[in-house]
Amino acid sequence: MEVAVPDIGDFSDVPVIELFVKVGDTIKVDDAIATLESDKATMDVPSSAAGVVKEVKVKLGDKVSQGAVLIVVEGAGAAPAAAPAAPAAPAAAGNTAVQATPAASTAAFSQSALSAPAAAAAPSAVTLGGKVHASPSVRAYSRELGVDLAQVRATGPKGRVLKEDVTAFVKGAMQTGVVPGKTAAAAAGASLGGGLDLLPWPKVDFAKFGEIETKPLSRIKKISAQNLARNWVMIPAVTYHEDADITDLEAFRVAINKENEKSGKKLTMLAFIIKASVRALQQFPEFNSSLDGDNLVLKKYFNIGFAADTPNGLVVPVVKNADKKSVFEIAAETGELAKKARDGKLGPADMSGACFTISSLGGIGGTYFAPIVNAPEVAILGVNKSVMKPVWDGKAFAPRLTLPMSLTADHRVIDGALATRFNVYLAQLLADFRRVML
Ligand code: CAO
Repeated sequence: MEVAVPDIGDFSDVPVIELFVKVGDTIKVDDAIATLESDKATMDVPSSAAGVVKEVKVKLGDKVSQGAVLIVVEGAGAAPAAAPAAPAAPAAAGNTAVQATPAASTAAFSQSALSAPAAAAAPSAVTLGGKVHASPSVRAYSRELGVDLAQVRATGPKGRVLKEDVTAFVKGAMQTGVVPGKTAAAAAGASLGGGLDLLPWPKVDFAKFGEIETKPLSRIKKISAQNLARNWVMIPAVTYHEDADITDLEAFRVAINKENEKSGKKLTMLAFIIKASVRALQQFPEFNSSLDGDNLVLKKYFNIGFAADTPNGLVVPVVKNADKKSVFEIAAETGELAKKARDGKLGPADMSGACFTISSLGGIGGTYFAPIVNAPEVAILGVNKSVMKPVWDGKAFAPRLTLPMSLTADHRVIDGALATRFNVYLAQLLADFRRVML
């Protein structure tokens, strides 16, 4: 199937300034094929077909008009005919003009600036704003990262800002420790609605005070640092503590493990906590949700992530459909995933799709801590090492094995009363695991 330039209004002989596909690429409907740039507007052309690119009929610099074939796609599924499209964004628009066309620019980010919904939302005529020269996809990319395009050094033809320029700008900001310094803070303000206006990160010549050694952060540490920083800043989180009496559960676990000594099958406390958490998520569905704008997305599946400490940093493998698995199965799976994590062999599929995360420091110690919510999840449960505590039973102090729990929840979704109910319920489940069946 041929994919041609759709109706681009009054424009003709528009140069192709960026090509996003090559022969052999597999593309989906709405994937961006090329960016066209007239003297008035820059627009991404989305694919109307899905399949494998067999032929690319244009090259950079070619001038095209409506109907010109850009690529040939094989094995194609076609999109419903797109409505005539309007220019997505002005070629030389600054931030003001971009903000004036939010629907179009958002669509550009999802690489469908010329698809029907975007066209409907885009204005038919756009006034030229500032001086920044960038394609809609680059503008969307910079908005996603909170980067002010005006501050990015352009290396493209005619002073055009390329995607690589935005990436380089962000890298530079991270390396100089301006995270988020004046520039990034101002940019962050665009998405945060206020801006933190933080001082630049303190630059200290540590060597002046004594011997030092500098080691690069591992890749995992760098990635998780960015995620953790975002989640810490963006989520109004509160941590709620509770003690669970796991005396009977631990006795049960030890007894079952003894029975199964020969088979090598082993129940772990983490597996019981995962199973009990699933039950608590079923009881309190808000905990199994994610915020999506003004909507709450409630998930009907129960995938549980667990933090795994590895020599290279923290990773979060995910036990999928934990509600459908036995405690033995969960124990075996967490064991395998933790091993994979330590060996650095987890793939993206092993680490995606979690609904709720458990961070267990039980094998190490500690009393309580405040884990950071793993967005877009809305809550995370931390547990520390269980200890024998004297608990008043009404007549005397009795020694009870007590598991310290720390539940951090996103207050935008979960109020304190609900969080405490969740904790109390979870503690009840762990105190008498038969309740999990109810
Ligand atoms: N209380 C008391 N003992 C506990 C316990 C608890 N809550 N949880 C585990 N233990 C015991 C185990 O029974 C085991 O004892 P044995 O060797 O006698 O059987 C020992 O502690 C070691 O357990 P483990 O930690 O190796 O295994 P696990 O199944 O409990 O946990 C995993 C697996 C992957 C969660 C863990 O290895 C890990 O990486 N934990 C760190 C997670 C982390 O870093 N969180 C912080 C994130 S926020 O910065």
